[in-house]
Amino acid sequence: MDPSIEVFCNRGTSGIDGSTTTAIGAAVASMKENILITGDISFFYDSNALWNAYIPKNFKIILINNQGGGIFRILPGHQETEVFNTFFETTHNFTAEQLASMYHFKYYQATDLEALEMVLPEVLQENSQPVLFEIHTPTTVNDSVLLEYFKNLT
Ligand SMILES: Cc1ncc(C[n+]2csc(CCOP(=O)(O)OP(=O)(O)O)c2C)c(N)n1
Repeated sequence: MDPSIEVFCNRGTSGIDGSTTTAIGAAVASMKENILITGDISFFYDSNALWNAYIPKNFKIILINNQGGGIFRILPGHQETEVFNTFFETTHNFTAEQLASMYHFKYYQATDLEALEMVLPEVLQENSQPVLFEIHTPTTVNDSVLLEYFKNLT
């Protein structure tokens, strides 16, 4: 990775709460460009973070929306049942488009790799207002992609 890029992770006590809040605080305190990479449940959980008058133009959100808490699909014994989808994964079909408009973020989205590659340079170049880039990813292959990613890290 380019050594000029700094990476911070908001772990706390494993809570998904407050990631957006923390990232906005970091962006306010920094002259650099700041990009928050987050999941949909984490993002919607902390959407009130967007309600303040200080969001700088150097702040961007990359939101990976797989329509739920995809991480729970890697739990041992996971089965595609209504109980799992409703109470563990909390499946939903919200998008962040309305929130982006409400809080004056420029909104972009991508639903496949081709769109992602096309839109990403524009997202990174936009400097006139905060940006929210929502990437829609498929729910049901989430666990196999995630496990493959973990394997590649080792
Ligand atoms: C405050 C809080 N509530 C609930 C949890 C349990 N939890 C862990 S991961 C997760 C879902 C995260 O979903 P998302 O942000 O969409 O990321 P994905 O798993 O899809 O990558 C939840 C609810 C938590 N860690 N913290």
